[in-house]
Amino acid sequence: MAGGTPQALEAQILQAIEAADSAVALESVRVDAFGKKGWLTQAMKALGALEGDARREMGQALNRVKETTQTAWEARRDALALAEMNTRLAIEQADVSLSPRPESIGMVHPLSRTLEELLAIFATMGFTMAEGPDIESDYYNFTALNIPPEHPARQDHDTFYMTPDSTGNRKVLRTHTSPVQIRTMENTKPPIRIIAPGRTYRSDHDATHSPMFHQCEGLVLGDGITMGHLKGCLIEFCRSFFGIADLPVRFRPSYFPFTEPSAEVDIGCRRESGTLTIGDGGDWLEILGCGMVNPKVLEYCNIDPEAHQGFAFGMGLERLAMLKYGIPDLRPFFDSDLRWMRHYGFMPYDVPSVHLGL
Ligand code: 2NM
Repeated sequence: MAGGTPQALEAQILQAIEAADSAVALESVRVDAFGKKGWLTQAMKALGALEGDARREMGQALNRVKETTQTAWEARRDALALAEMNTRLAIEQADVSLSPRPESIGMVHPLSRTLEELLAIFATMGFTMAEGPDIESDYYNFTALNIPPEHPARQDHDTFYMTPDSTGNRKVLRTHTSPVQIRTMENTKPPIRIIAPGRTYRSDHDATHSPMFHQCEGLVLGDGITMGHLKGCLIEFCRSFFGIADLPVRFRPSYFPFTEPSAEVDIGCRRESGTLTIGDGGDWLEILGCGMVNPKVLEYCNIDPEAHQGFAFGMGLERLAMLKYGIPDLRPFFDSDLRWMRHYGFMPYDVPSVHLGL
């Protein structure tokens, strides 16, 4: 027994407890004093060597030492825990006088908002969304759309051509999203009802043209689809998008290689002293192109034009956004200017897809 007497043992343990200045140090005191090979345990084991009264007295004395030192140990443990808590409370105090740091809130780009609205309208009409690559083959961007190699439309489109590959094939940045329709017709059986929004590219840059812009095209293909369906669908879309129930809508004959007959869609508007009002007045504003899918296009996609007919349409998203939200200039659309975004942007979560649970 260290120290020889129970009094010396008690003093030794109490001193070790007092000297422990951390939970870790106190834990090792517990092992040293009360552990399997601890001082007190050793002393208890040594009782076996004593006899009679001496053994009884020593046993009682050691039990008192055990009680005293264990109580002291627990008191020290609680004191150390309290000290640690007080230290942390002092360090981790929240400074409630600190001024708040303003959080900047992101805004939804008017283009994103326009696309959300468009998708919400076509979704209620049963359309689903289809997508395709921005870099297209000549075949999908032109040939399958009945635009032959020598056709002037290939120059008219101001196409961005990629560097030719080793076999002389040159891909293009798609000039419209129609290739998505072609790909869908190739691998889906009619009926088809899709909307294809996305980035498109033409080498053109001024106040009203950006070399990268967005289009949304649509395709409906089935048995007995007529120009009547085309008109009903697009009139409904225009009125819904601009939120004007009696918006005048006019179909004007036009030409596209991929549709026959083709038409351009105008909506009624009024122009006076530099302001444009959509919905009434004697003027017209062109907003989209459309037509019955050319039988030659169907044949390229291995669809029998005698069995299936359809209509298609296409529109520019920037133009729709500018008209609906009174944005005068196209160029800031892609400048990422936060002041412009705060002015023309929309609050997050206040978007049609959220309201419709799409
Ligand atoms: C337009 C106007 C008219 C159109 C046609 C097709 C396809 F692939 F089905 F033949 N997709 N998009 C189309 C028709 C696009 O944009 C002004």
